[in-house]
Amino acid sequence: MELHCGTYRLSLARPLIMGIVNVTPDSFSDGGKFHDASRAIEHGKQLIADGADILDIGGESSRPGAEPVTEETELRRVLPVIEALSAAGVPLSIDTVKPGVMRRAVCAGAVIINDIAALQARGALDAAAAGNAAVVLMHMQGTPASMQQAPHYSDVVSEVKAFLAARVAAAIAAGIDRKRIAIDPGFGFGKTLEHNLALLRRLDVFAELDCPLLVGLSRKSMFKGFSSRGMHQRVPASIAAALLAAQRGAHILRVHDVAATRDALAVLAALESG
Ligand code: HH2
Repeated sequence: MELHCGTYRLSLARPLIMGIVNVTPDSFSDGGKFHDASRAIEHGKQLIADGADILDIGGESSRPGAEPVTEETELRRVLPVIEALSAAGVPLSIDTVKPGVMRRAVCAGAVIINDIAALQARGALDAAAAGNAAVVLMHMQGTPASMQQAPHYSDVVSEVKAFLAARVAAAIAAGIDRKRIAIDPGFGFGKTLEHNLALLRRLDVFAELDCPLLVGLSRKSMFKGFSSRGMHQRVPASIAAALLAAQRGAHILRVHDVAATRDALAVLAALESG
């Protein structure tokens, strides 16, 4: 399987690592740390040195309860980072729900549009179809402001799958080539721990949609109960979950801890090559 993004043809024969570059003051796990553009650029370069195959650059936090930011603010945060990293040697992804940000980010060098709202904003399908960037269509129940208040499903796996199938169909109908579409069940986006575990357990089901599968499990609050040692002690559980997702068919792992994830994947690769 391949993902076509801009001039890149990404082979998904082995799981790829998407390193997270948050240019936000309030992201849930690394908020404020890389807010300044120059620090975000340095962080992105470090993630590439650590083994990131893709960088995902975001200027608006989507943590539960996060307040939306204006398009101007988001552009001011992400554009200098995309411009500076566009020649760094790996495909860049823009993490946004705003069509205006999608267009400007693609002009600046982004080749993947990672949309937690699955291109449902007015004008988003057209903005994504206009260029040749790939798209990541993610499932979310509700909005970041309210999504964790009372998530409810009768069957989370089949509902998320049906939603993603419908968004893939909408993207294709809007003129986005199937080779440019990836899907993501959206761990933590309007989901309880039980919902997240059900999705991880049955990740194989998403292969039926015949699109590259991206997962974002890194440092999420679903791992709170797995360690009593605080926010950054979510890392070991995140690495374990990333590896389990790769074993269950995930093609792209969106992570903060690139070097550690790379090491974990090396164990899996060694095991599978024997
Ligand atoms: N999770 C976050 C943001 N973007 N995109 C995809 N496709 N999948 C995800 O699971 C996903 C995502 C939230 O994580 P993070 O970027 O660390 O935090 P914040 O949104 O607060 O910046």
